[in-house]
Amino acid sequence: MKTTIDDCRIIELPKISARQGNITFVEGIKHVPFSIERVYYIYDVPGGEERGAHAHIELMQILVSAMGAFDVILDDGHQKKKFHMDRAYYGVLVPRMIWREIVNFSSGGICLVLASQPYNEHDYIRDYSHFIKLKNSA
Ligand code: T46
Repeated sequence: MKTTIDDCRIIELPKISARQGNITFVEGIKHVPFSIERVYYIYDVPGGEERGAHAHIELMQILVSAMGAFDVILDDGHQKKKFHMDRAYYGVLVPRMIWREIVNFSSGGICLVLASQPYNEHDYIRDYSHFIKLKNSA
């Protein structure tokens, strides 16, 4: 499947509100369009630092701001879209073969990631011109 920026979208996660606070939960397949094989979180990001700057050959992910805020810039090689993430019950779906940059972390911001596969360095494309070549040849 040739993914485009239109495949990148916000997914609203369940949220149960109570006087004691809120709870959000995520079940693979039911709430996100893949089975969740890995969870990781990015935190203690120093001011001005950026994460990402790569694409994945097969991996699909959902990025959630578990605390604070950050921006996710997604790029399909032709078009870019920026998502401002600042709610723990919204996730942005990042399909395979989409270049991502995570920028503008607020102080104390936590980026929670739900991933469709275990970590695999061979799945990464870290060179932007190589990414563009692959997108144009797909
Ligand atoms: C992505 C963005 C949002 C592991 O060993 N296991 C893991 O599951 C992860 C995610 C990373 N690592 C190691 C690999 C590197 O030596 O942690 C180090 C930093 O990883 P990376 O430079 O890929 O970190 P980010 O924040 O640039 O990217 C990560 C994910 O790797 C990536 O898939 O989409 O967060």
